[in-house]
Amino acid sequence: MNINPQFNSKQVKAVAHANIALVKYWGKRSVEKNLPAVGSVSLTLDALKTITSVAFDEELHSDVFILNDDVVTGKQADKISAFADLMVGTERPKIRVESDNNFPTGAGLASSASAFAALAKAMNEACSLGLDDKMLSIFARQGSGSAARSIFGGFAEMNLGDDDSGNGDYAHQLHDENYWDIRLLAAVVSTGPKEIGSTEGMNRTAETSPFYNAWVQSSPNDIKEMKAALAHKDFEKLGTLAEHSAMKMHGLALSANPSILYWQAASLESIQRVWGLRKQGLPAYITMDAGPQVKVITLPQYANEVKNALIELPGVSNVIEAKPGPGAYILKD
Ligand code: 2P0
Repeated sequence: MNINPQFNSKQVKAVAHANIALVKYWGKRSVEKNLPAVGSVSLTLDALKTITSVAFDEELHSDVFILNDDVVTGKQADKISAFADLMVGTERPKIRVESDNNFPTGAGLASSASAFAALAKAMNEACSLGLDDKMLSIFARQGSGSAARSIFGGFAEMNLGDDDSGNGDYAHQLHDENYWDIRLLAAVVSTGPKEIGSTEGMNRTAETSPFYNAWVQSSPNDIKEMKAALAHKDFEKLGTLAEHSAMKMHGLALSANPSILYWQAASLESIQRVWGLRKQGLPAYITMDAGPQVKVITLPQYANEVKNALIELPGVSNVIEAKPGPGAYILKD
């Protein structure tokens, strides 16, 4: 690829939204290149967003990373610098990156997805790289697998490449954010950072779970079925598949050695509450990521009822409601 970056000292701001996987990614076929072992299908969420500004500064002696008004150093900051190197090379002025999440960081609300999608988008603009969404998705994936999907609004699918170059591992949009108004309610049961990060959790699972191959083999059919559910706007099918994919992923994580359990008592209470509602005929299905939050997929007319049922639970501190959201974009002054 012929990239000729221009280093703009003017601050550039980008916005990206988190996404929830309806068919989950868990496991890598290359840890080094961050290539997923399975594809995935996601919904970008309007209510959970990251705003990231970047500016190159010849006067700086090292890169600066500020997250939610705090200066970040160590591994997290190194990852941002490495990502900037990846996009524009090491022969660059130092960069100042300021990022704000409107939701808790590192607690299973997909902060790395919106973070790297926003950073890729902002870098593209700040350096006049002229990359299209496919290339932005390829770069975002190298920051965080799920970030590849947050480049796109609405419903997106992550493709698997047929070699290990990484050139085939990117997301694309299936349907935009106006296609189908479904709702996601995230019951926040804990806002602390998780004990086992996704990358470590995935790698341990791939190395130790006796069920890992079955997980990888069953994924293409889940994706095919989910795409059919979306194409037909079949909500029951979408919910059933999404819940199954999440449960399968968490069952797989439990089968790692040592076991990975992201749930807390309030997670289980929330799941049982949602299953109770469903027994009464309400279309609501759960999904969970690498954290204790329970996310409920439902239709707009049932969102309040689900929200009220969850917020009543003693272990649930907040319920965030999200609709399909837009892809990453540049924020103009
Ligand atoms: C997903 N998750 O499909 C799955 C389901 C969490 C559970 O992608 O190692 O931060 O940086 O590629 O993207 C979260 O993992 O992992 C994730 P890396 P990432 O959304």
